Amino acid sequence: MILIVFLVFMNLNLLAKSYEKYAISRSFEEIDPCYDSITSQAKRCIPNFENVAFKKIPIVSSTCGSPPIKYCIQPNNFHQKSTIPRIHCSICDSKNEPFVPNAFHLTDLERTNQTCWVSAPVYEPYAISNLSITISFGKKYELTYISLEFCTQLKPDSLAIFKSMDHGKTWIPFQYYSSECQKVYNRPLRAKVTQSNEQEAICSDSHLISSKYNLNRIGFSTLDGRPSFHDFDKSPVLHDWVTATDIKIVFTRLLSPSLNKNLHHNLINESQYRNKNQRNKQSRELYSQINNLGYFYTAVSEVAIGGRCKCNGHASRCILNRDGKYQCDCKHNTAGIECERCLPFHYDRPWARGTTRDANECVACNCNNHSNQCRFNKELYLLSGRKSGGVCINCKHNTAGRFCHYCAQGYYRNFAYSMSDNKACQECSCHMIGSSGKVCNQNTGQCPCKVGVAGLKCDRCKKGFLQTNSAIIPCIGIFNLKFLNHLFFNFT
Ligand SMILES: [Ca+2]
Repeated sequence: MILIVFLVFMNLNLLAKSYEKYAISRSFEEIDPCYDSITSQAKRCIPNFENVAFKKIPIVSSTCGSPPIKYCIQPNNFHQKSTIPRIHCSICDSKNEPFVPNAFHLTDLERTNQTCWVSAPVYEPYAISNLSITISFGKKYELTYISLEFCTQLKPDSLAIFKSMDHGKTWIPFQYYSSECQKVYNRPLRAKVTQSNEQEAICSDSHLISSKYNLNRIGFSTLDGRPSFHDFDKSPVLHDWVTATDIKIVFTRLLSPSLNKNLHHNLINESQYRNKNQRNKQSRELYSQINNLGYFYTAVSEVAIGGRCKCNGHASRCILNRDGKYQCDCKHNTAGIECERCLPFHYDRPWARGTTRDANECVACNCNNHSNQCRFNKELYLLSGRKSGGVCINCKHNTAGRFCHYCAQGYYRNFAYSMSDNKACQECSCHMIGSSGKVCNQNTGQCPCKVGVAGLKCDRCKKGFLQTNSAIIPCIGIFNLKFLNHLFFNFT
C-alpha cells in the first residue's frame, strides 16, 4: 500500500515537473515562434504576410487638380451582382483639397466607398507617358503579388512594374504588360521562363483580357511560371527575385493606337457577365465621355502589394530600431537589418537562410572562454563534415590553438584547473642558469635542464652532482670533481 502511494506521488511529481517545463516552453513559444515549444530547438520563422503597401505614402508623378479637370470613374462592384456599375463624374480641383483624388487614396482603407488617385490629364494618350506610382517600404520585403485596382474599366494599354533592392538607387524590371510587347518594351510576348532566366521580367497582355473578377484589376504574381517556385527554399535566385525595397509602376502608354479593337476585345470577354449588354453600353459610354473631354488620365483606387518583411527565416517580426527604421527582430544568433549575417563570435558555421528543413542557426565558436573573437574557415568546416569551421583569434590567458585549447609556448597545462579556467596554463618559469631554454613541456611543465641539473624548473643539481659557480656548467658530477682534484693534486 505504502509503495503504491509512493509511486502515485512520484508520478504526480514527475507530471508536475513536466507540466512546469511545458508551461515555461509554452510561454517562450508565445513570445518567440523562432524556437520549438517542446525542444526549444531553433526553427525557421517568418513574419506575417501583409499588404506591404497599406498606408504607405506613395510618390506619384502627377495628380489632377491644377488646372481643374473633369474626370469620370466607374467603380468595380462586381460583388454587388444586382447593381449595374454607374459612372460618376466629378471635378478635380487642387483648391478644393479635401476632395482631390490624391495619392493617399492608393493605399488607404476603403470601407464602403472606392477612393481613387487620378493623374493629371494626358493629352496624347497614344504616346509614351511618364505617369508613375512609387511606393517605398523602407527595408527589404519578399513579395508574392502586386495588384492594381483601377477606377475604370479602361486599364492602361502598357505598363511596367519595376523593383529596387537598394532603396531606389537602381531599378530592375519586374513585369511588363502591353498589347504590343515587342514594340513598346522590346520584349517577346509571354516568353517562357526557364531555369536559366528566372530573374527576367516577362511581358504579357493578360491585363487586356477581362473576366468577371478582374474587370478593373491587374494582378502580378511574382513567382507565377518560375520553374524553381516549388523548391523556393533552395533557390537563391528566386529569393533575390522576390526581394524589393521599393516598387515603381510606370504607365507607359494609356491607350493602344488600335484602341477600338482592344476595347472590343475587352467587352467580348465579359461574355459570362450577366448584364453583358448593359455593361458593354456602360463601357462605351465611359470611353465616349473620356474621349469627348479631349484628354485622358489614369485612375487607380488601390495598389496592394502582398509580401513579408524579409528576415531570411530568422525572425518572426519586424520592429522599429533606434533610428525609427524597420528591421528584423533577429533570432538564431543572427544580426543585420534582414538577419543576413551571424552575430559576432558566432562563426562556427557559415551563415545560411533558415529553411523548413534546417533553421541554420548561427553557432558560437568554442574558444574555451579564452577569446571572444573568431573567424570562419571554410576548409576546416568541410574537413569536419560541415560541423565546425570556427577558428579562435587572440587567445588570452596564455592559451593557443584553434579553440584556445592548449597552452602557449613558455606555458604548461595545470591540470588542477579545467581548460576553460583562467589558470589552466601556467608559466614555465625555467631557471635561468639551470635550464637550457625557456620552453617547458606543455603537459608536464618540465623545463629542459642542463647536464647534471634536475627539478621541474631545473633549479637544483641531480644526485651525485655539486653546484658550481659556473653559469655554463652549473652542476658538476662528484666523480668529475675528484678527477679534477686528482689532476690538480698531481700538478701542484
Ligand atoms: Ca483607395
